[in-house]
Amino acid sequence: MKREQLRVYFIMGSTHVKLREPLSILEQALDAGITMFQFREKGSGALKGQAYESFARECQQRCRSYGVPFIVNDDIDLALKLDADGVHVGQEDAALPEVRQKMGSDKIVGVSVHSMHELEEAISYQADYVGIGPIFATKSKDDAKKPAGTVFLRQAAERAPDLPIVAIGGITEHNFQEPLEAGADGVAVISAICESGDVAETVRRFKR
Ligand code: TZP
Ligand code: MG
Repeated sequence: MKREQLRVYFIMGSTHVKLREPLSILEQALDAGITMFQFREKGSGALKGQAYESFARECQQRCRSYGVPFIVNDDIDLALKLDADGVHVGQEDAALPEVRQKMGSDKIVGVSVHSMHELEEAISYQADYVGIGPIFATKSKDDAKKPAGTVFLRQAAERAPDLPIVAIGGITEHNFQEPLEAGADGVAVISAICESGDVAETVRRFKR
């Protein structure tokens, strides 16, 4: 993958968008130029079974028509079934060697890291990118850790200058410069886009 693809990484599930139609938000975000999309359907009220898979396929079709990578959160079986462009896993999900073996060398494998030890593991198991956060406080993840600021992000960017890094957690159009200045290649956001009154304008601001 190219690190530019992390620039505006939109993450969405149906539970994040309340009343508004999630596919319409995704279409607006794609049209405005998001560079990567992660399907993250989890938490209370999340779709299950056939509805879950159908919704994933609907999202994937839209990403395909814009040539934007479609990444699946956690669910490697779904990623394989749909021939997704990649997966993103946390430290509590399947171990990286197993994820890589199942996905194959051509797919994108991203992992969340919170410490130097986890970063070293991500490097040695050839993750394609790492996610670092939460940078700021977030409402979008039930089990999110405390906001970490940009200290570790900066250290990680220095330690691994060739590894693409995306910052996550509480990032908005008003604070996104801070993680970029600390060394992130881009920002991953849920609520900043899902709750925006003007999705297209929000995405454009992240690209400026
Ligand atoms: N991982 C760390 S923070 C977070 C995830 C999935 C949630 C990010 O959502 P938001 O709304 O952009 O803070
Ligand atoms: Mg996970």
